[in-house]
Order: sequence, then structure tokens, then C-alpha cells
Amino acid sequence: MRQAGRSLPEYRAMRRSESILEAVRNPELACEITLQPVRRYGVDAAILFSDIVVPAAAIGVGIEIVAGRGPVIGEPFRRAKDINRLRPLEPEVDTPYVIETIKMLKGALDVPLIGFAGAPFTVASYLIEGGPSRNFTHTKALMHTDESTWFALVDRLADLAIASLVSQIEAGVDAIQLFDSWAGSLSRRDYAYFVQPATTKVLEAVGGTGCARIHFGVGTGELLDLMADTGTDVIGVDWRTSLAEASTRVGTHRALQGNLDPALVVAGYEPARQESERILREGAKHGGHIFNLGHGVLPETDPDVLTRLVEYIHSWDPRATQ
Ligand code: 1CP
Repeated sequence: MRQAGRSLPEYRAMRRSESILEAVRNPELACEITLQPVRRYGVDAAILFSDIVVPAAAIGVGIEIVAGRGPVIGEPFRRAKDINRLRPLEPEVDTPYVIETIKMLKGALDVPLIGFAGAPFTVASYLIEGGPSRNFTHTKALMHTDESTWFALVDRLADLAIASLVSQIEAGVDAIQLFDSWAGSLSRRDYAYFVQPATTKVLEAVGGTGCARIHFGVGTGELLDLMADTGTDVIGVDWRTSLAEASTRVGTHRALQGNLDPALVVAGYEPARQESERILREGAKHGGHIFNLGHGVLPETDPDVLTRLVEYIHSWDPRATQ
């Protein structure tokens, strides 16, 4: 349940005036924020408190996360020479606070810890657009007008993700999730040609460690089979595609993760429970299934609805309802 903490009063109290990147750089604070939703909801895993732009910010790309908006880049990447702004990540020097937070968490958690990184396309889209985008016009223009710069850029971003993920795995995370949040904006053809190779490079490199890999994007129903064919162990599904349909598209060789619409949790306990029951039934039919929301928890979510929902999901028995 990504950003589960956002709906919690204890999170808002702790974050106060610090920017999110400052909070990530403070291991005690990042550790506490990671623990909050686990304590409150009793979920089966924790996701590290960090952000997909942390490695790029750590190697000196000027990035800020602006409240209410998201990552903003002062000087967007538009030309071949901008690629030189991406030097290799040295995790012990550039992101020691991430390693420290993971080590603290491993001592404090009794559920698995999920580390993560942004996939090359999604991180590239922030660097090129300069911030959150609806149409990804600059990103698609670069792909289609300067292919060699595009491939050089996503290759460096793949190396950045690999270095960050390997350091998280060495520090003790039990699984990793690669977020290609905005890949759903691409056609199948563009995804397969411009994006899938760099993503596959990341997931295959990380696969060598034996750590479980999860891959997820929003609105990626039309790409699910391609995204599952990148070396991942688990494919995340957003709420637009049913797990039954995802199972047909992906095949049974990958576990599914998902996919309750976060808006239904805001709608209330009963609508969320009913939809969850359907998802649990479809997930049980597929085989491997990790129950999750189809995207992050919305800030207006009532924490008590989530608490009751977690209890319901834990108590659900596939034999009793089939
Ligand atoms: O839930 C957690 O706290 C876990 C830590 C976490 C994760 C896994 C954060 C903290 N960010 C992320 C990943 C992340 N960040 C993704 C991939 C997942 C997804 O699809 O949402 C993306 C796209 C980002 C970029 C980002 N950071 C956005 C999206 C903006 C856009 O382009 O629309 C935003 C709003 C942020 C800020 C942010 N990062 C994390 C939190 C809790 C927040 C919310 C703001 C805050 O509390 O200050």
C-alpha cells in the first residue's frame, strides 16, 4: 500500500515543515515513517520511505519534490549533453542514509521490507518534462527525434536503478519493486522498442541477487504481457484491468499484485470490502497473488476503513467462499 502513511495523522505530524527529500535523508525519521502504516494497519510488508527521484537527486541532478505537485527539475534534460549530468551512483557515498534506514528497519520490523527504484522510462519522463506530465510530449519527442540520446539516457538510468537496488538488497531488503508508473502512456510498439530493453536490464541485473522482483505501472493493461516479460517475478496490476483478465494476458508463470481501486477505500468500508472479495477470488484462481491497492493510498482515506479492510483480507478464506 504505497503512501499508506499519507493518510495518517502521525505521518503529517512527523513530516511537518521538512521537505520529503530532507525526511528521506534522516534515517531515524525515515525509519519511523516506514513503520507507521505497518503498526497501524498490521499489513504483511513494509515499503521503504524514500522516492523514485532520490538516486538522481543524490548525484546532483537539481530535483525538488514540491508539495502537492511532485518532483520538479530546475533544468530539464533535452539535449545529448544533458546525459553527462548523470554520473554513476556510489551508494555508500551518495545515499548512505538509505542504507542506514534499511539497516535500522531490519532491526525493528517483523514483516518483510520492500525496497524500490523508478524504472528508466518514468525517471526519464521527470528529467525531460521537468516535472509531472499529462501527455509526455517532450519525452516522446526525444524518443522519436533523437533515438541515440534516448537510448543513452535510459541506459544510464538503468545503471542508476541497478546501483540503488543492489545497495538496498545488500543492506537487507527482502524484495524490490520497480515502478514504471507512467509507462501506460505508451503504445505497445513504443514500449517494446524504447523502454522494455532498459527495464529488462534492471530486472535481470537484480535477478542475479535472488531477491524477489515486483514490477508495476499505472494504466498498463495493454502492456501487461510485455511488462511481465522483463524478468520480473510479480506483475502489479492497477484497478482498470481485472485480475482474471490480467491472468489471461500474463499467463500463470508470474504472480499478480493488486488491485483495489484506491477511490473505493475513500468510498467506505462496504464498497471496498465487496470489491476486495471479488479481487481475492480472482487472485486465488490465478495462483500467486499479493493483495494490494491498484495505486497509492489517497490522502483523504479514512485510516479506520483501511484497518478494517486489512482485517477482512486476513480473515478471508478461499475454501469458505468458493
Ligand atoms: O508510501 C510511501 O511512503 C513509500 C515511499 C514512496 C514511494 C514508493 C514515496 C514517498 N514515493 C514513492 C514512489 C514514487 N514517487 C513513484 C512511483 C509510484 C507511483 O506510481 O506513485 C512516483 C511516480 C513518485 C514521484 C512522486 N513523488 C509523486 C508523483 C507526482 C506525479 O508525477 O504525479 C509525488 C506526489 C511524490 C511525493 C511523495 N513521495 C512519497 C510520498 C509519501 C509523497 C507524497 C507527498 C509528501 O508526503 O510530501
